[in-house]
Amino acid sequence: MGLSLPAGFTLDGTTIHHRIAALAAVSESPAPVVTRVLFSEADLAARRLVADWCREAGLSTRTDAAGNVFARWEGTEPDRPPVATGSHIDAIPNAGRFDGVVGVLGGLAAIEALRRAGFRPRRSLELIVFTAEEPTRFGLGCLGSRIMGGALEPAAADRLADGAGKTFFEWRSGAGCPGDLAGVPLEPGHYAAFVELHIEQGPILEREGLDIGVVEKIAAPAALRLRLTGEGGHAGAVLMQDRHDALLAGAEIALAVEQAARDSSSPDTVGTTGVFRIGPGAINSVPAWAELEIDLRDTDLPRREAARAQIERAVAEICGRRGVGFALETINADPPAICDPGLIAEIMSQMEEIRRNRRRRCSSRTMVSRAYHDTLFMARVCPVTMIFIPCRGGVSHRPDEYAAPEAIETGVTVLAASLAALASET
Ligand code: HGY
Ligand code: MN
Ligand code: MN
Repeated sequence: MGLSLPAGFTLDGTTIHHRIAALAAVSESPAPVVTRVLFSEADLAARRLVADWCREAGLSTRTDAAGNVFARWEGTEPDRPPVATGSHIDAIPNAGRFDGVVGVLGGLAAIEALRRAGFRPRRSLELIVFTAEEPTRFGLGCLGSRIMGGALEPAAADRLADGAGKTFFEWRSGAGCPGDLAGVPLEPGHYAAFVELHIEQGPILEREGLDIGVVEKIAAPAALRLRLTGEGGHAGAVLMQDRHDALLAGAEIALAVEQAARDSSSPDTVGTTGVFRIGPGAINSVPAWAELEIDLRDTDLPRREAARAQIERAVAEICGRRGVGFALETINADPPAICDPGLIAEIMSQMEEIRRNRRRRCSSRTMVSRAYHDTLFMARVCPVTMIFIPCRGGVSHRPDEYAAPEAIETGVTVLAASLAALASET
C-alpha cells in the first residue's frame, strides 16, 4: 500500500502545542507540575476539556461505566470493526505534561488533519481516553483498559478501594459514571487494530538520534502491597534488642527488592519500592507499622516471576528475624504483550512512504516498551502496537518531562498515515 496520507494533509502543530499547554494547566499542583489523579476535580475538568475538543472536531463522544471516553469518526462502512487510537490524561503526583497526553491530543490532531484533507475512512476511527492508566488512586494501573480487555472482573473493579476506603464504584458514581461495569469489557475483535502514540519514557531514541520507535513488546508489570506490623513503643524505653521496628524491616525489604532485580541475568528486570509509609510517625516512637508498594517488571515473564519469588522469600526471612508481622498482597501480575508484526510492518511501510515523499525524516527502529500502557490490555481485544517519540533525556514521571514540538508532529504524522492505512482496509 502506498502512502495513505491524503495529498492535502497538513498538521496544525500550533493547536497541538496550545492544547498540551492548556491541559497541563488543569492540575492539582502548581505549574509546571502536573498531577491528575483519577476522578479528582482536575481529572474531571481535563476530561471535559478533551471531550469538548473532540466534539468541536466533529466526533461523537460517549463514556462507558468505567469512565473510558470514546470519540468516534463514523466510517463509510460503520458495521466493520473500527480502528482505534488513544492513551490517558491522568497523571501521577509530580508528573510532566506529555505522558499519555501526546497519545490523546496527538490522536485527535491526526484525525482532525485527515478530516481537513478530505480523507474518508472505510472503517470508523475511535479515539479512546482511558480511565486511570496510572495506579495512583487504587494502586492498580490501566484500570479502564484492564476492564475493557477482560483482565479485571467488573465486580472486583468496583470493590477496589483507595487509602480512605472509598471504592471505585463510589468514585465513578460521583464522577457521573454510575452505569453497570458489565457493559465495559469488549469482545475480542471489537476493534480491527489499536495503535497508541506515546513518549518513549526512556533514553534510547534520543541516544540513537532516531525519530520513531515502533513497539514489538510491552514489559510485564507486577505490583505488590506489603503491610508490616511491628510493636512500636517508646524510643527511649525500648532497648535495641527488644525492638520489632516495622520501618527497619521495610528498609531491608526495599533493599531486597533492589537486590532481586540486580541478581537477575538481565537488565530488563527492574524493581522499585515507590511507596513507603510508616506510622505512627513521631520522632520518639519506634515505627509500629509500615506499608510498601513494590513495582516489579521484566520483558520476560519467568524472569520476573523468579525475582518476585526471591522478594517473597526475603520478606519472610526478614520479618521472621525481626519479629515483624507481614501481609503481602499481589495487586497485579500481568504477562507481557506481544505487538502485532503485521501492524508493525504497516507502520514501517508508511514511514518509508513518508520519507520518500520527503515529508519528514522518520528515522526509526523497533523496540521494547519498559513502561506499561493501555496497549498492554488492548492486546487482549485486537492487534496492537505503539508509536514512540523521543523525550529529553528519557525523563518521565517528572515535571521536567519534555518532548520537542517537531518530535510530536513527526509522531502524529506517522500515526495519521497508519490510521489512514488501517481505516482504508477492507
Ligand atoms: O508505570 C508505567 O509504566 C506507566 O507510565 N503508568
Ligand atoms: Mn505514566
Ligand atoms: Mn503513559
